[in-house]
Amino acid sequence: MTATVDHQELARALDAARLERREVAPLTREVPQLSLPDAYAIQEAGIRLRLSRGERVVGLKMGLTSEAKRRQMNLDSPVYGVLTDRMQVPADGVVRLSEGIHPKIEPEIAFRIGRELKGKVTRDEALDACVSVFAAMEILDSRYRDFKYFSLPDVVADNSSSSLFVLGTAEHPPRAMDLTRLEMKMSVNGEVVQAARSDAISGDPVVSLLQLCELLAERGQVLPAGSIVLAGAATAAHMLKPGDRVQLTVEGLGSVAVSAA
Ligand code: OOG
Repeated sequence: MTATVDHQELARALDAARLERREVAPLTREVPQLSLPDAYAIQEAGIRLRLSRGERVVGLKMGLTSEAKRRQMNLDSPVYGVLTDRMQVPADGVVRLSEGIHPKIEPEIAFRIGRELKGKVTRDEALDACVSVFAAMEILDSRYRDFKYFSLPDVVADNSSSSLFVLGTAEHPPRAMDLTRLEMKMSVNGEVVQAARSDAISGDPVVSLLQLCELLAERGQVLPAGSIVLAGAATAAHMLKPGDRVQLTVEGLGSVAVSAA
């Protein structure tokens, strides 16, 4: 970690930008030496600020796990962010765009973890630890101007652009289907805007879980029992507009919808 970087101060700046719905310049503009360990330390400090205001951690999200997203953001390795209870929008709920800066939505698959996972785990171990799998969407919102940043440390420090998420209500046992072959279609007001097969996510959404466990282990952390994990978007993200009703259907997992106002 870079000795000269004040993690608390940078976390406070990003937290204030989020609360005040104000865009800021990417951190690496002012702090070009910002490393990935610095960025995760800033992310963690930002989450501590949210916890101090009564929020509760409910899970984690993976990001940049698909080629489509890596191309869209011009970055090339997976990252994670933390999800809190206040980020969850109920299924069929409403996302108020005025409460964000420039929110985008993307199609995902989520897991509920029943047993702690730690370090390098096999696909079978991960599936054994999973209670259920379901359709989900993530609403991203970068605190950076025009949703643009140029480095992994920037996005990681900003909690990997986390903002809100919505989970499908139908939970399925993870071994009930081939998780690499599920057709995913996201539509806005009835028109399909993004579609992909689930293997667009890390070649297999379960691989996102394995990658998450390894990333956490690099920081001496585990994936706690009870966590929700978003495996990362299968496609590029879609900019939300007022009046949009967004529905994701995942073959075998059902549908989940949310509206933007
Ligand atoms: C980074 C977060 C990407 C995903 O699912 O790929 C992400 C971003 O797009 O700003 O969450």
